Amino acid sequence: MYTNKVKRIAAVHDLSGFGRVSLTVVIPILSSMGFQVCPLPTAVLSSHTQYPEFSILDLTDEMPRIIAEWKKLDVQFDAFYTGYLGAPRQVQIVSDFIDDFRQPDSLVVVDPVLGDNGRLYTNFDESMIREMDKPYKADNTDEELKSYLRLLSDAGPQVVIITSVPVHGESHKTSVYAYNRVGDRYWKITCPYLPAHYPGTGDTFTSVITGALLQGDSLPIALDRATQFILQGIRATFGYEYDNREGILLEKVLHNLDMPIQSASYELI
Ligand code: PXL
Repeated sequence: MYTNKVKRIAAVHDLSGFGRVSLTVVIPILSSMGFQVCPLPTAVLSSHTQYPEFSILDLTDEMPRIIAEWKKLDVQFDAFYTGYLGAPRQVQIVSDFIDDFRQPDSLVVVDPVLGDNGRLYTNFDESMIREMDKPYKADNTDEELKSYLRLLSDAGPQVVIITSVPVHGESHKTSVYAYNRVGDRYWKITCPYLPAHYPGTGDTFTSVITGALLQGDSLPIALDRATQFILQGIRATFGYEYDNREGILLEKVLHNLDMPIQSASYELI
């Protein structure tokens, strides 16, 4: 029988040299949580795309070559975690890769990395949305959010998470909503919102969720762990005069991932 000595994750993200996003966030977080990360890079960039200029090398044609070599090596993954894709054509390549390599109990985490605050990232256009997602609407009730979660889950995933939901009338708070089809339960976590934007916090959030689920945490505990870690990261950064485009000072809080959850704040809705 096959068992990895350390659980292994295929991480399908870009490598951005400057500004903490994607692989430069995913690898340290999941390594410190005790997992082996194997990157399947989607693109190589000088920096993330929220800088006014950047260089980019699209790796669409290289990805099938990497996957074919992994196939020959018979590499086995416990989890697949996808994020920023370099081109719409990569959606099919990645989907085929997962179908081919997954085991019945593999964890598959798909983060549809598309934009922030209702705006697509530079370098993406509508064709990426057609491959991935639904139109954006800013203001939503709990019932609407629950229906989106259900609709998305009906399309395939057992668990669906929506982040950065504004709390009506409370500008200093933000919520995360989640649904698990197994058990048919909806969860909500509300935490403080600090008025600053840091690229890469979505990647940080999903990396912690992935690690938490892979280490056996329940969905609401994984959500608590991820929201608390983001808050610690933002608090560790916010007090400095600093160019936010560099992302949160991840290195200052990485060791917190070893600590147990101090106080859970999730609710069932
Ligand atoms: O964190 C999301 C992300 C990932 N990769 C690249 C990005 C961004 C956000 O700006 O530009 C290249």
